[in-house]
Amino acid sequence: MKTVLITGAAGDVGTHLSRELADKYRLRLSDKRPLKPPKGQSFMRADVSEMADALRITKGVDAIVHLGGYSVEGPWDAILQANIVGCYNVFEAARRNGVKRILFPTSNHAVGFYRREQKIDHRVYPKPDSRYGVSKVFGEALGSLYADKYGMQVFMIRIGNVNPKPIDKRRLAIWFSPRDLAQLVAIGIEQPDIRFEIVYGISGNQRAWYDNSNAFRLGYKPQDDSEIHAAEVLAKEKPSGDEIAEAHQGGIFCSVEEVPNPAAPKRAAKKPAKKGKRK
Ligand code: 15L
Repeated sequence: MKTVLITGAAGDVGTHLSRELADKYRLRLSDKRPLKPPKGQSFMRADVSEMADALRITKGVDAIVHLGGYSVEGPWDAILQANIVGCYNVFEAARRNGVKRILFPTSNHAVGFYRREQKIDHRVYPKPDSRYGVSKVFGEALGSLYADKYGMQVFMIRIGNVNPKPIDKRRLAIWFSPRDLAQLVAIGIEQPDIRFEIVYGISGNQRAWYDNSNAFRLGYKPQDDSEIHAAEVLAKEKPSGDEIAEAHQGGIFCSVEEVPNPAAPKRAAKKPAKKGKRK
């Protein structure tokens, strides 16, 4: 059984992925946040923006799925540390530790400024929609360098939106069910001929904006299609009034400066002030 490191394992995508791959691989989970690993999996707490941590967690694994990082548009310093420095450290630590195979879940936001009426494949020029998207393009470029210069086997998955169900109209195009995610990641780990590949991480959605033929060529056969959820999703959809977001594949990442960070610690709700106590 192969040993696979999943960074960012405490996040949403990491949680789905480690559950789906639990029987297939010996999983080493890692995150900045504490995590109680399920039975049979191990956990190493690490901040990959520190090279020493990156070196420690990548030792002795067969493959790495580097999910860790800042997962939405946000303050530049947070993105710089987590997604630029952290990503570099993971690739470099893998090289120094002799780990050949890296899967880097990049994002639809690396190409989010393409318009919705356009169908794009894995060969298009990047069009990031945010600083976050730029950091994903950096990861793709770094992976390409490590493949060409050091012979690493690098699999880039431009992830859409991982969720048990699509949550809005935009996500009908980019929905990625947890079991399809697991299938595509397993291809990235197992496919013998991988040198450097970019694929789209979406289910077999009829409404997809992507020509995902590169993933199909490598054996991906998605089991899900968002269409069965379309009527329910569209019935709830309200117009946002944001023309830029509506016109582009990246949605609000194209128009806003910050997107709420799902990984941020939840703040306790403020208790309402008691009556009569206000001055
Ligand atoms: C992403 O890249 C984010 O990591 C995730 O939180 C979602 O916002 C997703 O894109 C999306 O576009 O829905």
